[in-house]
Order: sequence, then structure tokens, then C-alpha cells
Amino acid sequence: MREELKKIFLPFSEGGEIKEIIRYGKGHINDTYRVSVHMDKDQEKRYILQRINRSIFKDPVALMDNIVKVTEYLKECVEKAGGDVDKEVLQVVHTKEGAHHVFYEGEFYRCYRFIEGARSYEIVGGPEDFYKSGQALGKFQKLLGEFDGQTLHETIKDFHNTEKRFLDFQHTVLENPVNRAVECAEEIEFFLEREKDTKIINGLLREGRLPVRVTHNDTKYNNVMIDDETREAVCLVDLDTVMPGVSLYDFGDAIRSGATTALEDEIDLSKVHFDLSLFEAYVRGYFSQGEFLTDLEIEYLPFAAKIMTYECGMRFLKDYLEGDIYYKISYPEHNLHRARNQMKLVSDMEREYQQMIEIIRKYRK
Ligand code: ADP
Ligand code: GN1
Ligand code: MG
Repeated sequence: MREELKKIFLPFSEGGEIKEIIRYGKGHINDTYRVSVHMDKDQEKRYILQRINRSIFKDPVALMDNIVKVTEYLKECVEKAGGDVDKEVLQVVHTKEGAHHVFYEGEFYRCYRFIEGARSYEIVGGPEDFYKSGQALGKFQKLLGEFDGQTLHETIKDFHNTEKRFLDFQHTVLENPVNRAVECAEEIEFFLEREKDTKIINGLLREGRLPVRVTHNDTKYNNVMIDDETREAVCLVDLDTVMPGVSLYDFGDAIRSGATTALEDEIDLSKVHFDLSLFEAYVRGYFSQGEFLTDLEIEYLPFAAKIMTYECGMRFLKDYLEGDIYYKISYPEHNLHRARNQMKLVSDMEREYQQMIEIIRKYRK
């Protein structure tokens, strides 16, 4: 255990003896650790300690302010409904001085209660699990429908502004900073030739036809905690990007990451397929939470799945073209392989678009 991490954790400590601090989870952005503390009477308490990625999150204090506001609101909702707050809400641990972070040698650290008896997965176990994940997003969006988005800061500007992301991508392609553009000409073309899709959500927003809501913005499947026993999707974690947005982003990213037959970085594309039965299960779960979307939002759900997959693939490719400065990678071509994987899913969705539309029609209230 690194002594430094122990020192960083101490202000959050609620007593007991620190037994272990290990790297935890498979997130691409922050440095996550699980802290185990031995308490009295042989009890163990666990925490998540995270170093916030400062090159991505420029204002960690504002970010934590968002998370505290949203989690306190959700906690109240869970309490009112007689739920289990230790499982169903991400809980921020404050320092003894009441701060929501520790600043140590230029870095920001925060601490959460560890959600026990549940875990997140890199790949969906089956339609029933994904159905429950759809229910969880429906519930999350419905609850946050009552939360005042005006009180939140924009933690990453233009996070799902696909139109803007496309322009940035074009710019990177032209600049070709680390000379990788030639080897990915085909991949680059794939994204460039779909330019018109990148303007659609912004167009609807500009015309005032889509409501701005409070959204999670990073609903990938490994940010959903699944209960070990009941298999309920008990909690959405990773709230760094909670801010005003469009419901379509959250539905779309959940489908992108979950309705697939392989891991996000599977290299063998013959194993990567968009899975319509998982899509259907998610839609069923999502709609089971009642009517919280407008007709136009519902109409655009298939498009949302496609455009969020496209956007994610384009972001991976851009990062590859820039020399891997954003996402954590395990080997040099990791981002390129991730991009190809998302491209395969986009192509599948384009082919199966009509079936997606029919599934939405079948389950909408
Ligand atoms: P990143 O922003 O890097 O993706 P996350 O906040 O998603 O980091 O955390 C990484 C992983 O740690 C998650 O995918 C989840 O499995 C796990 N995790 C996060 N918060 C908790 C928590 N409070 N309790 C238990 N596990 C958690
Ligand atoms: C990142 O933080 P993580 O690993 O849950 C990214 C998402 C991407 C995702 C792709 C803040 O999510 O936007 O869709 O990787 N988060 C941020 O796996 O950029
Ligand atoms: Mg995450």
C-alpha cells in the first residue's frame, strides 16, 4: 500500500485501521482505489478513493458541488420511497472539516462509501440484467426531472455536442499531430462521411423541440451497479458528468455499451454485433418507468443509440490520432481498436434501424 494514499485518505477517515488500498475498477478516466478499513468488533468498512482527472475536469470543486447536490437530492428520494440509501445512492464522504475533497500536491481526491453487495460489469450478462438497467435509467431520469438543472455547473463543455466534436475531429485529422492519419484513412472516412448525422440533435435543440433535462451523460454499462443477489440495477455511479443535457444521450450511451455481444475493445470484429434482443430488453425496462419523455424524444431513441456509438468511436479515433492523451490505454493501438469496435456497432445499427424503430413502437406507452 502506498503510504501517500494512506495520507490522502486520512482526512476522510471515520476511524479504524487502514488495512488495504488497491487499484479498483476499469474506468477510463479517474484513478480509482478501494480502501479497506478495519473497525472495532472485527467489522470492515470500505471506501472508494478517487483522484479526479484534472486534465479532463478543469474545475473539480464545481464538479464535486454538482455531485453533492445531486446525490443529496437522490438520497432524499430513496429515503422517501423507503429504499436502501447505502445501496441505491452514491454517497460522498466529507473530510473532518466538512470538505468534499482533499487537495494534495496539486491533485484533487474525493471519497465515496463503497456500495457493498453489488458490482458493475464490462459486459451485459443477459436480457434480464439489461432490462433492469433500463429500469434504473428510467427511474434516474424520472427522479431528476424534478431537480433544478440551473443549479448545476457544466463540468465538461459541449460534452455530447456531436456537431462540435465532429469539427474538432476534422481539425485533428488535418493537423495529424503524431502522424497516424495515413494508417487510419478508412476509419477517418467512416466518420467523415456521416457528417450530416452529427447536426441532428443540435438542430432539434436549436429549434426548441427537445427539452433540456438533468442527465448523467456517461451511462455506460460499467457505471451501473448490479445487486449480487437480486440482480436489480441498484445505482448509477460515476456522476462526474451529471449536468443539463438531453435524455437521448443517456439512452444512447447505455445501448452503445450494453447492447453488444463483445467488450468495448474486442479486436476480433467477427465477435462484435449489435444485439437487438438486448436492445429490446433495455427498451422494455426503460419504458416500464412510465411516461417521462416527449413523443419526439421517443421517436429519436434509435437515432440516439446510433449517434452516441458514432460519437464514442470518433472520440476514440481522435484520441488515437492525437497520441492517446485522453483515455487510459493498455497498449499502443488500444484506442484504434476501440474505434473500430464502435464502427462495427454503428454499421450494424444502420442495417437494423427499422427493427429498432419497430421495437420502440411496440413498447412505448
Ligand atoms: P471513471 O470515471 O474512471 O470511469 P468510476 O467512477 O466509474 O471511474 O469508477 C470506476 C469503477 O469503480 C466503476 O465502474 C465501479 O465499478 C466502481 N465504483 C465506483 N464507485 C463505486 C462505489 N461507490 N462503490 C463501489 N464501486 C464503485
Ligand atoms: C469514459 O469514465 P468512464 O470510463 O466511465 C468517458 C465516456 C466514454 C467512455 C467510453 C468523462 O467513461 O464519455 O463514453 O469512457 N467519460 C468521460 O468507454 O469522458
Ligand atoms: Mg466510469
